[in-house]
Amino acid sequence: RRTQVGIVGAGPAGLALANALTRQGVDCVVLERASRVRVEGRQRAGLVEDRTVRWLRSQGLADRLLVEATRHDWCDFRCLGHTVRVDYGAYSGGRQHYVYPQQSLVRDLVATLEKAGSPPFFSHTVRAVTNITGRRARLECEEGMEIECDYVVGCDGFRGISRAALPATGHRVHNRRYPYDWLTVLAEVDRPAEGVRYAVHRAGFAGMMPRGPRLSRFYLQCPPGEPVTAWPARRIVAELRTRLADGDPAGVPAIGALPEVRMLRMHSSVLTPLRHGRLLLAGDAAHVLTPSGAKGMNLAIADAAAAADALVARLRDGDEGPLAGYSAARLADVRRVLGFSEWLLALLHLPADPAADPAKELAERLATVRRLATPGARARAFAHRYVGSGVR
Ligand code: RFL
Repeated sequence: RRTQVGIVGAGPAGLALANALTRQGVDCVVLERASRVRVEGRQRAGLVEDRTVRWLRSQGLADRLLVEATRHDWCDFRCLGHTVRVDYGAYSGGRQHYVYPQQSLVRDLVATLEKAGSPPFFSHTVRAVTNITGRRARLECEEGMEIECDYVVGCDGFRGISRAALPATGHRVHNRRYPYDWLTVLAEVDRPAEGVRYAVHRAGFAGMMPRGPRLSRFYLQCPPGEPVTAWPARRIVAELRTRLADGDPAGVPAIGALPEVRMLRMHSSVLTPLRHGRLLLAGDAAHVLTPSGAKGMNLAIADAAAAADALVARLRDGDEGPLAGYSAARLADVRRVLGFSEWLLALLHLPADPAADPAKELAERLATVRRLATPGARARAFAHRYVGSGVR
């Protein structure tokens, strides 16, 4: 079997890329290890950035999102018993987040590929990507299928195998481990979270993200390396209330069952460069950020958009330029977003240093968030970077 572009992985990156290529008449094949039910059921991201929605729209992929998503243009910071509302919509010229679960977007993207007659091959595990510097790259599946490709795009997430195809030298991985972990929880709630709430608290950070009318995602800072078993449901709910409400019980919905509780080892990892020969990397396969700032899925789709443009230029028009610039252009964006995400992490976590004075640290943070809520250059810069307006 032959194709122009072989895509490993049917997450947001692989599916967005396949849709864009198919729309432009470039032949591609998506191979996905998991079953369709599993891929369409994975609950992860929920905040879709302004620039992501604009791109999806331009590709005819946002019809359902535009009808069903709720929009958000403010977030609350809770610190020292004060709630500071940051109206980032107002400071970014009216830009908004769209709250639309990742699994709904994934479902939409699978459906459009199906309609176009080129659905992903689910339950097909790629075992190896070979010959990436030869005349044609090759994808080998455990199920026996082999595909020759002009180009391969590894969209197989952080634990994928595409990275293994890179030669031993000529690339680098920049890893960073943070001095805390996050418990991530999906919880049933009695009313929807009206918006994102970040609590900077003496006991540690806690966050609440809207996901739907009866479900919210919560984050709780924990000591690094702590096992998830240290957090029975009752402790989670009590700690969320302490940190998120912080004297304002009305600010937090009642929390019921917890359908998902996981410990997230907080780290980031960026691979450079993002292309070697006929292999391009996109999404979490290329870079993993912490969930702070809700950037991962948005970066994955921005990679897919750039990869699609580059591959269409090369395969349809014979123009090598955009492909040659893919890695540098995407890494510049990734570094900018990573910088923002780390700045936000530093704001939300008190230093582990025992010599630090928590009262002073908290007062400083309150002053910082108040500046984000006061008209001016700082508020505008935060708003644009947070909402992902595409303005630098
Ligand atoms: P994915 O979604 O991990 O998809 C990779 C796919 O590749 C498949 N695969 C293989 N297929 C074939 N052969 C192999 N050998 C394969 N190996 C792997 C896998 O089965 C899978 O289907 O990567 P992609 O497409 O790059 O998308 C990345 C996003 O999923 C990720 O960045 C976000 O979920 C991150 N993230 C968030 N991002 C946001 O933009 N906004 C958010 O609000 C947000 N919240 C989150 C998040 C991630 C979270 N977790 C899972 C840490 C909240 C959480 C809790």
